[in-house]
Amino acid sequence: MKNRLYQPFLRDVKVTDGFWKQKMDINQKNTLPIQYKQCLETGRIDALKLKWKEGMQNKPHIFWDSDIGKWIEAAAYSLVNYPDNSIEEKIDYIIELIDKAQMPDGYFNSYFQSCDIEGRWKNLRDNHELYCAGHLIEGAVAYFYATGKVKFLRIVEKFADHIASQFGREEVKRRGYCGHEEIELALIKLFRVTNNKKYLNLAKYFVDERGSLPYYFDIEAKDRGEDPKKFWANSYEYCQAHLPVRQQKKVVGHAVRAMYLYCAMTDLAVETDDKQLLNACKILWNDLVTKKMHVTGGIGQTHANEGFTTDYDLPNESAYLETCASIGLFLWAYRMFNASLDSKYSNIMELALYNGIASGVSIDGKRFLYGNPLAVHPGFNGNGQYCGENFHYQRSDWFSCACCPPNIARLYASLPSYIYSLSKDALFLHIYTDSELMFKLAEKTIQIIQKTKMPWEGRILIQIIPETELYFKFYLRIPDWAGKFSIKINGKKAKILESKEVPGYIKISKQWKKGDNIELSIEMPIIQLEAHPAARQNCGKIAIKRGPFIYCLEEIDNGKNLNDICLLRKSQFTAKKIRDKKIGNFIAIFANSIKRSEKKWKNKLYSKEPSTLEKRKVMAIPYAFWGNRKAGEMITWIRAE
Ligand code: FUB
Ligand code: ZN
Repeated sequence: MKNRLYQPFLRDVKVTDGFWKQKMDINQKNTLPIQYKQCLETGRIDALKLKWKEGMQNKPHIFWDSDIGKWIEAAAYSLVNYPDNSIEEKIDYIIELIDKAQMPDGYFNSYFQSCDIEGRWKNLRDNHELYCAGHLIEGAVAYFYATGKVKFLRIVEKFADHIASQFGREEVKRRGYCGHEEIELALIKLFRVTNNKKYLNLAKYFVDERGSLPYYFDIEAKDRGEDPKKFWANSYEYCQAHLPVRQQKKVVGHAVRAMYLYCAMTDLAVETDDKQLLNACKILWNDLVTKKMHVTGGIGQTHANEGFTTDYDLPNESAYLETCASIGLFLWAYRMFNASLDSKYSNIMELALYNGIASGVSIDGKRFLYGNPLAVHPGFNGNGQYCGENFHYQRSDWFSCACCPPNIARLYASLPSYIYSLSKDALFLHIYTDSELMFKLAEKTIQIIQKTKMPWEGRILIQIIPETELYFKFYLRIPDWAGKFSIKINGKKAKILESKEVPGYIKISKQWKKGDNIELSIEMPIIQLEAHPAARQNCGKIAIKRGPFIYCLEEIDNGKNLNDICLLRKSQFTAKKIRDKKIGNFIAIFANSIKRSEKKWKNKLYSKEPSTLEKRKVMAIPYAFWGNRKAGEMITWIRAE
């Protein structure tokens, strides 16, 4: 790739104030310590001591190590902005345990070493060993990056070397790959930090071998004495192993697995300049965002396979939309932007971040959602199943399968590094938020300071402070939700040049000097979104969007029977600043609606008489904040006239 794009180092971008500063502070103050405590209390940390014996409590689980890897990654990234000895000590303690437990040949997995050593590498389809290895590698790369300490990095290199000795096309090796993708993207990270091509080649092997015939999952099942046809998920589509990845045109199966695979495919395409592979990613992207993605950037429509169903199937109450899957989408979108330079990727990155991801954690950072349905009703869980009259689907302190909480923690801790992309002669700004970036171009240091009230108000002030005068191209994203926008450079209205080479970005190319500044003003209209006519669950309904936020209605603001509300689309929708004790400051949207009078319905289920209609104002709040006050009904798609 001629002019490759890079992600800035986390230490070079500081989020200084506003929405994301608050989230990152809470992540550090509440989320990380709570998650460590959970790992301790549930036995995840003790499991690393390999002392578990039959009859004891807290039997290790096959993918507990992935929670440890993700928590270390989150904590390590957080250290970059929030130095904290007690967190560092905790990470070092865990690393000591892993170091002691690692087998002489490099293998490490707390479940298999404690509970089933004979079972290691025998069931790649289900057992997550390479998935766990991947998360440990990501944790080690982050910790090395944050502290410069090499111990954990050396441990995972030894593990990766062991993996390389086991898997590949050579006669003596297993020709396998993991049922849950993750190792691939992790190995590419390991390659980037060590420069050891062995890891890149191994990632390439895992990506390219996937789905080729004869299926490895069939072979290993037969070796275990099992009938491969009895695979519970029926098809290897579940783990994107039904076809070689370059031939895959449809997004299928388990959503998180799919996203991690596509991240690796995109990274590999960039590292090896593989246009065919990148093209496969573009086809998959298109399938996802034009046919299967919920309006919040949530993906994976059903609980049944934690993944994808048919095109235009966009359920609300039963939608699965795992937090991890939206995080995977965010990670893939950033990579796709860097590989293909188009705001169609960064727009989705923003959508997922402010909606499908942000809903995954409570305002206080202490409780988490696994599934993020677009509607909830008392009595029914996040999969739309009846759980008893008094049940309310809400955030939980933790989960037995706890993939989502540390995933959101690692994303928030590393978020500053996703605000920009860099190339050798250009800077790309994706996320508007109070922040400071330091980067180098042509050996010169440049500082970029953003000041803004985004995501609530669309005015962004950007100061450019180069060490000496310097020419470079500055691309600014114009979000897909933007109304009219204007730009001033050094106080003077400037002509807007929408970039041809980077659709959806405006380009400012100039000789930058100290004191230069840009003022970008973007109108934030209230948007009424409709879904495709084939999206049967949402016909006759609209979703409200303002800025990056999708809005929803909650019972606490609008009473019961939210599905009976019908918005008057032509009436004025207004945005108003609100201060709420639990949520804090935010912008609510008020709209006019009609709703049937409930007077005549006492003791009746059906009626021949048409109802009388009552006018009422409704208040919508950002979907990201739902469920932080009183439990009750919630809807995102609202009937509309
Ligand atoms: O299988 C590991 C993780 O647990 C997946 O990514 C999630 O979907 C959950 O099933
Ligand atoms: Zn998850």
